[in-house]
Amino acid sequence: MTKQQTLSILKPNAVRKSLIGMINLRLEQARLNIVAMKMLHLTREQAAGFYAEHEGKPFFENLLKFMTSGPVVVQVLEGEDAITRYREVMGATDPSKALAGTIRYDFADSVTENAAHGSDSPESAAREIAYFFTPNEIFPK
Ligand code: RTP
Ligand code: MG
Repeated sequence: MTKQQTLSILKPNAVRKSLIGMINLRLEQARLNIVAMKMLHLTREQAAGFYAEHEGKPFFENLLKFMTSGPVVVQVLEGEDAITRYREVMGATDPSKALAGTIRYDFADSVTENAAHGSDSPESAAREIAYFFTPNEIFPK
């Protein structure tokens, strides 16, 4: 087991539905400690840069429209195997395939409006954390 950090985004639909507290409770109960957090309204450029790997895919425009539709909460989560564990706590990308009790099963509205983002590898986590946070904005336990 290794202590890791992962980048989390509580997406615009989660913020709109006042689920920040509920999701943060689940994170802390799962020992995914919140070591950095801020609220921001992504510009199209910020969202496109963040999701650059998906540029050209059929859902890309829709994803940008959604991700810029309202404020999000960006967070750094820290814990043992945080990258994989947060993806387990979130559940599958498509909420109809997510396990009961996961964030996406309970709170997603569709494949696109799926409530949360979590980094998918140590390399993405490093890139995504640096995309939103400077080292002095992160407070490891
Ligand atoms: P994320 O990056 O947001 O954590 O989600 P993920 O790894 O589970 O899924 P990914 O394949 O990276 O897709 C990024 C986000 O794009 C939206 N999406 N829509 N078919 C569709 O309409 C579709 N497929 C993906 C979702 O918001 C997904 O989380
Ligand atoms: Mg992804």
